[in-house]
Order: sequence, then C-alpha cells, then structure tokens
Amino acid sequence: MAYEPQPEHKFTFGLWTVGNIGRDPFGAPTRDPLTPAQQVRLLEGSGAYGVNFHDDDLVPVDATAAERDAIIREFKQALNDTGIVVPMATANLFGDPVFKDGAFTANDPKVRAYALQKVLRAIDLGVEMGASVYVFWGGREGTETDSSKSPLESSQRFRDALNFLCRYVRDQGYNLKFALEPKPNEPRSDIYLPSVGAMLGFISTLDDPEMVGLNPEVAHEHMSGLNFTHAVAQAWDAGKLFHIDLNDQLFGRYDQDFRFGSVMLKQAFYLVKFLEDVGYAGSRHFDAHAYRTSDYADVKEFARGCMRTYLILKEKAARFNADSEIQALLAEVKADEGQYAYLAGGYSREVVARLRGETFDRAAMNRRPLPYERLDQLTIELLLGVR
Ligand code: DIG
Ligand code: MN
Ligand code: MN
Repeated sequence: MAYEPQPEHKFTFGLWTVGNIGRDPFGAPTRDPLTPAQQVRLLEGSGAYGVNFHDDDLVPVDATAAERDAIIREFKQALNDTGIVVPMATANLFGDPVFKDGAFTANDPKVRAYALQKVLRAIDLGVEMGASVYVFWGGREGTETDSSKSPLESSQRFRDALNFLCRYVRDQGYNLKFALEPKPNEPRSDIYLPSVGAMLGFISTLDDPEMVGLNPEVAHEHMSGLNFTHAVAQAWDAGKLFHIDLNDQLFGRYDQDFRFGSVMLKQAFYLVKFLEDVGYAGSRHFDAHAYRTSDYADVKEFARGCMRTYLILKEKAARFNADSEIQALLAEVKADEGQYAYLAGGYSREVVARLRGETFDRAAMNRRPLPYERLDQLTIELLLGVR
C-alpha cells in the first residue's frame, strides 16, 4: 500500500522518543514509563528500521551488573523478535546533576574526566548493540554567564575530549563514526557550537576530522530562525551528513520536537526533496515525541505519522521532479547559452582579460523574467494535492 513504512526506508526512533512519558518543565508525566524492550515492541510491525539510545536509556547509570545483564538480554530479545536494529548510539551527558556545568567543557576537571569515562563505556555499549554512528549532543556544553568560563578554553576542552575519543575508537578498531549535533540553546542559555555551520568549522580543527560529521536536527536550526535544508546541504557538500534528526518546530520557540512535517510542511518538503535528490543513504531518525496529551495508542500514531509524512513528501518530491510545467519554468530561469562558460574553468590571466572586455546591459539583464511566484504557486498546489 502507498505510504506504508518499510525497513528499507531506514526510519529510526530514539528509545526516548516513543518512550517519552510526557513530562515537561511545568508538568508531571502523563504516561507510564516503558522498559527499553517495551519501547522496541511498541514499534513492532510499524515498519520502523531501527532504534537508538542514550546509554542511560538502556542501562541506568546505577544499575548493578546483574540488572545490566537482564536489561540487555531482554532488549536483545526484543530486537531479535522484531527485527529492529540499532544504527546509532549516544550518551546522556546532560541529565545527571553532575553535568549541570557541562560535561566535556565543565570547569571541574573531575566532571570532565567522568564524562570521558562515561562515553568510553557508552561507546562500547553502542558498538555491542551494532551501532555504526555515535552522536554527541552537547546539551549542557554552554553557559548562563560568560563570566564562568572562556569560550576559547571550552572549545579546547571539547576538542581534547573528541580527539581522545576518536583515538579510542581507532585503537579499539571500532567501525564507528561521530556525528555532532548542534543546538543554539536549551537547556543552557547559550550552547557552544550552536549551528551546523559552527560545527563544520570546529570539525576542521580536530586531529581526526574524517571520523567526525554532523547530526543536524530540524528543530535546532529552526530555533535560530535558520533554513534547515540550507544547513543540511552545507553538511552534505562537506561530506559530513553522517546522520539526521527529523522532527518539526515553529521558529523562535523552545525545542518542540514535534512530529515530522506537522507544522513547517513546506520546509519539510524541501528537506525530503533534498535528501532524496542527493541519495542520502543514512538513517531517517525521528528525534521527536508525541504530545503530552497522547496515550500510547496515540504515541504509535505519532510514530506512524512521522514515517508516513516523510513518504508522502518523498512522492511529492518525485512529482515535482516530473512535473513538466515546473521543470519547464526551472529550465527557463536557469537558461544559459554558455557565453560565460569560460569562467567555469577557473582563474587565468586570459580569463581576466576576456572578462574585463565583457560589456553588460544591466537594464536588459533586469528585464530577464524570473516567474518565481508562478513556480512557488505550482509548488504549493502540488503540496495541496491539486496537481
Ligand atoms: C536532543 O535533540 C539530542 C538528544 O535527544 C540526543 O542526544 C540526540 C540524538 O538524536 N539529540
Ligand atoms: Mn530537539
Ligand atoms: Mn536530536
């Protein structure tokens, strides 16, 4: 049937997404907690490909060895029974009060050391479960007051931690790459490395930059009023789109983590079109959660909705690419007789001399039609299902 999610679509969910119990800063949980195995089984038959987890989502930090073994046995059984896999893992370096001043960038060297130790264990656990991507979201790596620490010193601390962990992965021979996830704020007033662009600049300063890429999230660029598809395109262009967190988000609000495509539908369309046009082959990870008002039956609808909307927009993207009127307009606005093709060959003194000799009729150039209103209306009508 149309729009039915299948494992080959590579849709994944964090355990914390379908396992979200509806707590918010102003209210208690509205849903009973589920075990990791129950969270996996909630997705059984949904068409989801995989689940991801923070270390603490799977094995509570104070679990005994026996408790750990039991949890992992039950979790592996659920994965085996459902055929769901674990493509990505991460560590929770933001929930425990010990990280209140950051993890890798905390002022207390003991906290920085504990964070490293916790991530070593979490990397081992993720690899044991089959993960090949490891996400770092530095939710507490930031400040409320910049009197507390130097951003330069914090950048060096973050760099030292990642360099150390990249060496660990290489030393262990793990097939694992790191995906950094930017966010501008929340829970810290200002989080370091707040955007895809900032992260790309930072990655280039690492010892093993080839091991490190991006995990951009829709909501996080939207929180800054940025165009998420432009950010994703920059990551892709740099060969750094290692993973992606899909959800939705109104501009200028706290991190809403809405169901994918549920508010900024046009932006979601351009994102899906980009991912499908370039042939992105990674996980389509939904880092989102159901409304606090939902019960678990509705949580299942939330998960189904994320995947179905992606598939519907994927079909819309194919229709856009096949729409003769839209494609004719694009051909028109991009028409190029090739008289300046010599500039595509890069710099030379001959090119400079030739370019200097060119004359430009700016009035005529201004009269060249750019029917973008027509083009955008056709896009809207395609999205509204009338073409
Ligand atoms: C928040 O958007 C973060 C955490 O949920 C997690 O560490 C990461 C992985 O998707 N996203
Ligand atoms: Mn988020
Ligand atoms: Mn995320």
